Amino acid sequence: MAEQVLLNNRRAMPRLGLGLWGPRDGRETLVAVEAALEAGYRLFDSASAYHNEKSLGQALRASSLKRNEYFLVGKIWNDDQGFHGPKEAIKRSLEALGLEYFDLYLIHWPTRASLDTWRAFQELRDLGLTRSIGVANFSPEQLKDLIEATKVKPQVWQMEIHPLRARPDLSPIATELGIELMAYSPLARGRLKKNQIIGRIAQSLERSFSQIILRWAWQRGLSLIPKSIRPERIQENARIFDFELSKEQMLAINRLDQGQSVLKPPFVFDEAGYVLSSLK
Ligand code: 1BO
Repeated sequence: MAEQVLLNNRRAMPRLGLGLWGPRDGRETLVAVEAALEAGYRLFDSASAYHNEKSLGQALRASSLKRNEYFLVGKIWNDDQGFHGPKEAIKRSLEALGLEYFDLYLIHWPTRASLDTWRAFQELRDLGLTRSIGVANFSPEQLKDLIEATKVKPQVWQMEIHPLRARPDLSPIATELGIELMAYSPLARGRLKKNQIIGRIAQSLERSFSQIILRWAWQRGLSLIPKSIRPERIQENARIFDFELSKEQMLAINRLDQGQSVLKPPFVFDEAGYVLSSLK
């Protein structure tokens, strides 16, 4: 379906995937993943903290696709970070999924143990437990510090990006570093459903709100992982390749940026933005 991007380790990754932050383990996840596979999605973004790895793995294993025909993303949770935690954590996730390896394994949030985690991630890659590695929710400073301290670049940098939090500062940094920038919660968790600007563009192009928002992210050159549990929405979210937003339409959506996060992470952060403690 969607085009692929070549990561900085020469591995290919689909630019559009299904985000799995939300669906409950069991029927909800099974239905979503089956619908996504049917609609042509080939990237699945999971995390141990989403508590649905079992059903995701079940749906992927039941599909007719070979393992190298889809791209699986996983994330290590905060409590498992450090030098010794990652190997156990990734094995636990792979066991729940019933699969042998991740295509991409991310540090879910920056913590004071993330440097050690990152060093341990090299071993996970060497052991073949993941093909590529990356980080999520790292600020540009945290990302640069990680690279400076370890001399190892992530393949992917996953961040909350949508029209209410457009983060135009990130793309030039990612491009300069040669790291693929991936937008999670690209639909702003439903906060833009009634936005008049998007509504007018959607009406003029005879597209849905979601398609307009996703197309905006796509034209910005981002990889993206919209989440939905409804098969018709999952299909709709994948139909963004046969139309284009004009420059004016892109600018109108850019102007919606309020630097506003739509997340409420259950964490306390320290003064440098590292997670101090978290609830799972
Ligand atoms: C708390 C989870 C954020 C998105 O992965």
